[in-house]
Amino acid sequence: MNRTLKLVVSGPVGAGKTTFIQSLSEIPVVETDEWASEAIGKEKTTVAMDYGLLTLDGVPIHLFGTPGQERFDFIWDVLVEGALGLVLLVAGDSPRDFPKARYILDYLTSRHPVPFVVGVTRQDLERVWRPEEVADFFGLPAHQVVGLNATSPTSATLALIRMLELVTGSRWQGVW
Ligand SMILES: Nc1nc2c(ncn2[C@@H]2O[C@H](COP(=O)(O)OP(=O)(O)OP(=O)(O)O)[C@@H](O)[C@H]2O)c(=O)[nH]1
Ligand SMILES: [Mg+2]
Repeated sequence: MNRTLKLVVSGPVGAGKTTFIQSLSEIPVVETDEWASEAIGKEKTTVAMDYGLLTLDGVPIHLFGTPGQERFDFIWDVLVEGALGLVLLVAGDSPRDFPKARYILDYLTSRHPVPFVVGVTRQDLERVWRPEEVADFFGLPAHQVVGLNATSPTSATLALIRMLELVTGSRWQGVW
């Protein structure tokens, strides 16, 4: 087993990528958020990458978050290189961004055949799309889509474990 795991977190603007990595990382996240130069519905956006690190049962897991904006798509390729798995986040209250998420997923997986899961954030809010509904939308099996609250370390960790189980194909038992 490769003892260093690299995971990439991608998805549209505002999906919760930076938040997810901040909730999981044991070190201060290296983030590159800048004031957005165009109207994207929030003040700051990731322009290069996020980097966070956590250890699960002694195994270091390196988390790389991509920018959401398409004009930074050249960075997506760089970040996904050598990744064990891809976590594609979508915000459960932004169905208008689902086609963009689909585009990012197709872009990355067609160029880098990497196992992936879809994470549906904002499950702490009401009237959001649930993971089963998003699975239907994307035409994915239900077990490949997980719901989470990216602002909660507990929820983010549970989602990460589900994701690791899916991308490694084995059940998490505290150790692989
Ligand atoms: N309530 C709630 N808020 C969330 C959740 N995930 C993200 N947010 C909020 O959504 C906003 C955007 O989150 P970011 O983590 O900046 O999104 P991003 O995917 O990194 O966005 P870009 O870097 O611009 O592509 C922040 O205010 C977060 O606190 C969630 O699961 N629940
Ligand atoms: Mg970000």
